[in-house]
Amino acid sequence: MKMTWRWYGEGNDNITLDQIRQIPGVSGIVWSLHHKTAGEVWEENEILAEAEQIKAKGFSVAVVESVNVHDDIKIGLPSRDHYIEIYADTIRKLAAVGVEVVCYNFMPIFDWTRTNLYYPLPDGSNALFYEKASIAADPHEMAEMIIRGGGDFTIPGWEPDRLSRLDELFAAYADVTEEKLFDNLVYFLQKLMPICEECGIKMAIHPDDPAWPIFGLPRIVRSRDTIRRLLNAVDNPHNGLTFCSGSLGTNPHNDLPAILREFKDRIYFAHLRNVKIFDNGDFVEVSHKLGDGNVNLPELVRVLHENGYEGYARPDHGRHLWGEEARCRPGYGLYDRAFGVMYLLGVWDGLENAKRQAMQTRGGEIRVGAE
Ligand SMILES: [Mn+2]
Repeated sequence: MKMTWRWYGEGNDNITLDQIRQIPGVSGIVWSLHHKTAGEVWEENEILAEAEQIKAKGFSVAVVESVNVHDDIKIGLPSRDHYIEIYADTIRKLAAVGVEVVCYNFMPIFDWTRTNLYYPLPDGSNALFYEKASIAADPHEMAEMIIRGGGDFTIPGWEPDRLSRLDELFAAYADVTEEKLFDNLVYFLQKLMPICEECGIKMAIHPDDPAWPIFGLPRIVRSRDTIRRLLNAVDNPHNGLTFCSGSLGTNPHNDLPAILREFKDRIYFAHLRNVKIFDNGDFVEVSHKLGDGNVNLPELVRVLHENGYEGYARPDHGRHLWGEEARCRPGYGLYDRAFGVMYLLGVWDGLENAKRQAMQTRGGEIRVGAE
């Protein structure tokens, strides 16, 4: 398991690469050209500059999150082929600087959705919260709240320019059923697979967050069955999954260890975080520690270890601690994610030690037996 950290780039993140270097065990930066809107060309020199800056601090650049998918591809408009070509072009350019995995999502209009970005937790910290009852019938309110909550930062998937056309977007998606959206995703992936094969890039779709439809928009990557269907429909090792325990974990019916086991050969990236689900289905993001939420992270790390997981992982979101919400991106503070890294690596290292000891013991027995 290779530990990574999502960084939004110089001037677009209050955290610096020098700070990240001091978190033990982080070997890679999960990056993107965050100023690019979906469907825009990524220039070679911009990619190179960003990758060089990250590599100069000793980090790998193997994971990009995200290259956003243009709505025309999701809706299935005739213009989609043009945008798929641009996407393929970006993938080729990314491979050239050492990218191996592209994390993306296929959620219509919105990215991850919460109703409160600063929900107070009993310990005085605060975190991202989702309240079912306050998902208003009016998505404009939601968009305004999230854009406002981002402060000086633009939150991926909640770009003010794009969301200013919200009514237009909803109208464009009016006929896009779950089936159509699925077909459009398959079409997109089938077109990309030859390029991915040629340049060695693995596409790793991020599950929908939360793991159910909102505002009447379909969501198609939310459970073991929907993931199986997608991986089977485009049965190519370059069509893979980002396992996100916090997204899939919003639905208590999702058996997370079973999902890890079933798709172990197609998981290239893991987002490992905890959520606490309330009786009414609302949920809040909590610390990584066992017992603080409904996700059993030590068990998930154990299954990854048992699977011999060699892919990438990151602590995903964290709570905002010690007042850092005044300056950090919602969900992307420094402290709780650093705790998360240490917690996850602590479990992993313990398992590695136990494995080594077991091998030594077995080796000793064999030697004794041979004498
Ligand atoms: Mn995630």
